[in-house]
Amino acid sequence: MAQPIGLIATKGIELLTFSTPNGFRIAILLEELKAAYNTPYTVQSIDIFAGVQKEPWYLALNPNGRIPVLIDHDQGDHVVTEGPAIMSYLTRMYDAEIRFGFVEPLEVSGMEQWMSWLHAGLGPNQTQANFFYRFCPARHAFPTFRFVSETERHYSVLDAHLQDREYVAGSGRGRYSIVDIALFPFVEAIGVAGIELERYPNVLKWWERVSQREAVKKGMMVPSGKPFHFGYEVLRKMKSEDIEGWEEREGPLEKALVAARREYGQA
Ligand SMILES: N[C@@H](CCC(=O)N[C@@H](CS)C(=O)NCC(=O)O)C(=O)O
Repeated sequence: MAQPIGLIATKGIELLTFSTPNGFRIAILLEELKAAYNTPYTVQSIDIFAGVQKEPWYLALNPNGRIPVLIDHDQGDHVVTEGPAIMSYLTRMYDAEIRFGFVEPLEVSGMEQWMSWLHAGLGPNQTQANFFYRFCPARHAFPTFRFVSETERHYSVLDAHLQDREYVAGSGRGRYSIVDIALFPFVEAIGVAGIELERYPNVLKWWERVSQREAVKKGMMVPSGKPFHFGYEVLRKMKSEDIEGWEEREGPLEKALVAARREYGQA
């Protein structure tokens, strides 16, 4: 299939993205803005396995060579990189009624704290847990133990926070906001690091609640048009029905984690 070679839109918002948690959250927010305000957007799939994010035209937009990138053609082709900055930009510019953020300063402060917790805590640890548990060509006991247990610790913090809440930020039981949108694809991908969502019952209930939203369902299909290969339901089904040789493929990863926990669990 021909790969993108440059921008294709001349007006409105253009999103360059791929089917990963960092990409999905921008697509979910754009779908929410489309549903709320009829804000259209153009999307291009940047195949990170084919290295499109390292092509000169792409690096000219984002020298960091990663997805997602957002271009606002209605603002002099303004380029925004980095997920949290893209989400802030979109809500500031396109969420006129502040449906996905907060106005009240203490609620804004709460939202900022959970955004920081996600981007400096859960996100980096889960990304490394994914790598050492699954994608690294060899098994390394200590980093596997370290990053999986740090990820689990973060989920325990989130689970306790969600005890009496429906959404992560906002007063009372909370209100759906960009924190929930930013967090959702990470929770959706929790199985990549071999962690079971069922261990965190309040996070599970939150995940079920957020998954019901039409914009979330649509955003999780951008840009491939297919369900996320590592989505929680997809992995659960593969495991229970032993699809694609699940047992044979996953068994060694699970065993390596059990052994790493045994070796370093008391460290
Ligand atoms: N800090 C960035 C992270 C973006 C990121 O890590 N993107 C990954 C996909 S999830 C990527 O483009 N990887 C390709 C590469 O590293 O070459 C953000 O929040 O947007």
